[in-house]
Amino acid sequence: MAFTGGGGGSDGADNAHRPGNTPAPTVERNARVTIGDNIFQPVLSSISVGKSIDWAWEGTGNHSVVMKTPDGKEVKPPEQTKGTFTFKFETAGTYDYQCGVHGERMQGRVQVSQ
Ligand SMILES: [Cu+2]
Repeated sequence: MAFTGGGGGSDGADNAHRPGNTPAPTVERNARVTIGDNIFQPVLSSISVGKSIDWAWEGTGNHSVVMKTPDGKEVKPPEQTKGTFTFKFETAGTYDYQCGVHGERMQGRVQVSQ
């Protein structure tokens, strides 16, 4: 439920035609996630094992990427207001992360596949 994208109400627009360029909530290798003020974008990322994601601070607030790995470890880099944070994914699985400042109000997920 936390991963619904876009906005707008539920006025039946689900019946709209979906042309061939259906937007996918995923990004590929050398992925980049933008950190705005209290949002990760995209919320869902999907990459292959051995690839990295760069998180890039583009807002003005203090944020961080606190992430749980599939084997139960916690990645907890320092809070930043600008710059980037890069993490290389060595294990397949689901990595949920959230901002160390804003917690559940600001979260994302990376799906890493073989
Ligand atoms: Cu934050």
